[in-house]
Amino acid sequence: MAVTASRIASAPALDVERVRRDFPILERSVNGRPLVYLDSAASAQRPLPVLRAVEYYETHTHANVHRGVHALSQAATEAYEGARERVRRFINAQSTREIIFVRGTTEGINLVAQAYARPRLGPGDEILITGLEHHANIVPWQMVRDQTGCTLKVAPINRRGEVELDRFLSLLSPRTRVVAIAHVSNALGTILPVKRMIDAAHAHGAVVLVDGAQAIPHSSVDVRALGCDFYAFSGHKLYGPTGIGVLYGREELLATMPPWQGGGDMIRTVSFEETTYNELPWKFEAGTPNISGVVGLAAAMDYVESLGLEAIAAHEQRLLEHATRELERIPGIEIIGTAPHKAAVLSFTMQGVHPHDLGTILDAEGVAVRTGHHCAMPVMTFFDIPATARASFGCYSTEAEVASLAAALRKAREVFT
Ligand code: C6P
Repeated sequence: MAVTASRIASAPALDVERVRRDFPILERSVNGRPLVYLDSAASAQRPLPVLRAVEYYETHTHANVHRGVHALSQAATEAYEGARERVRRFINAQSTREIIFVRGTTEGINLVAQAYARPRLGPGDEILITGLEHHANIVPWQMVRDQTGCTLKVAPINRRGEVELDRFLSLLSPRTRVVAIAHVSNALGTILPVKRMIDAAHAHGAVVLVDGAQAIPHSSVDVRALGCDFYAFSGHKLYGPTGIGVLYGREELLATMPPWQGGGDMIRTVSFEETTYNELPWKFEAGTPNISGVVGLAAAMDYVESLGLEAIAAHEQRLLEHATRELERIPGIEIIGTAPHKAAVLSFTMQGVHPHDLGTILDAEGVAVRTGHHCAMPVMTFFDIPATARASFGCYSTEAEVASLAAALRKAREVFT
């Protein structure tokens, strides 16, 4: 998904002012200043079509799914299963049986850890991750390590914030059973060469999970072209609701995995002696699901496709390059994460100013950035810093907002030096 100069030039332009009118929240002010929302990597804002789809569902269609012959239950089931087909098309999966609705990326990864890795792995087996993973792609594997006695290996990163590919490749062996890698780093913005990593892992017989939380809003993802075995992402980073996400899994693998939660909807028959399980994908969806979240997610996919993912990616790439140039001109700023292929994330520190203080000053100016370790503490340890400030961009971000960020940073520098 690396965005090349020629792809930026040839992508259709995004009418950002028109796009912004779809996001009512962007009109509000914060601390008496117009809101400058530069925290889309934490959670993107929702456009009117998503808000309206959820409202329409709640006011016209809501009932439980798969459970009633009455009209509303059937309409809710149609909306829910229709959304599954929408997701299948969005990521080009082979079948809707491969689309499992979960709460988000975190739950998707935990599902694979507990239902794929835990029953299969033991001492001598290895899981390989990288040094730039979000905690959601570290902790579930540590839990599996502690449960099974397998070994967890980590491919290191370099000072630009890239995975050292040679080291990654040399850590692969016939003992590697699972490889779990981010598609895009949330703390550094690095785009990983996942296709190459997946092919290499497969050559050693490993199964590959891709954490797509930060990639899905910035590029079109084709799970079959990537060849990954599992791909997890969250709706709320794709302009959809919170509490809903997707785990894609290859049907062949999902079919052999035991359910990971028991309850309603995931069963075919239950007696006190034994239970038989439902077929895919419902085997992995125990209990009443987040139906309105699913409806909102499908609307979000319609929305980003109506703008065009290429156009969004090119817009964000231009903005990232512009913001990088602007911040580099401010004395004392150090950009953390300088890989040549990055997406929509700009992490930085300011000499002599703790990122939390920086965040507070920016907030007083109406500028929302995330400060902290970004749920990637090993990345902070690697760079020997406690935290960074992180500006992140979405389809509605503008050069004027980058100017507000730069002005607020200059002000912070004056206050602290
Ligand atoms: N990163 C950020 O500010 P959930 O919370 O399940 O929707 O997503 C978890 C997750 C997993 N992987 C990556 C690469 C992520 O960026 C995230 C979420 C947010 O960077 C909140 S910590």
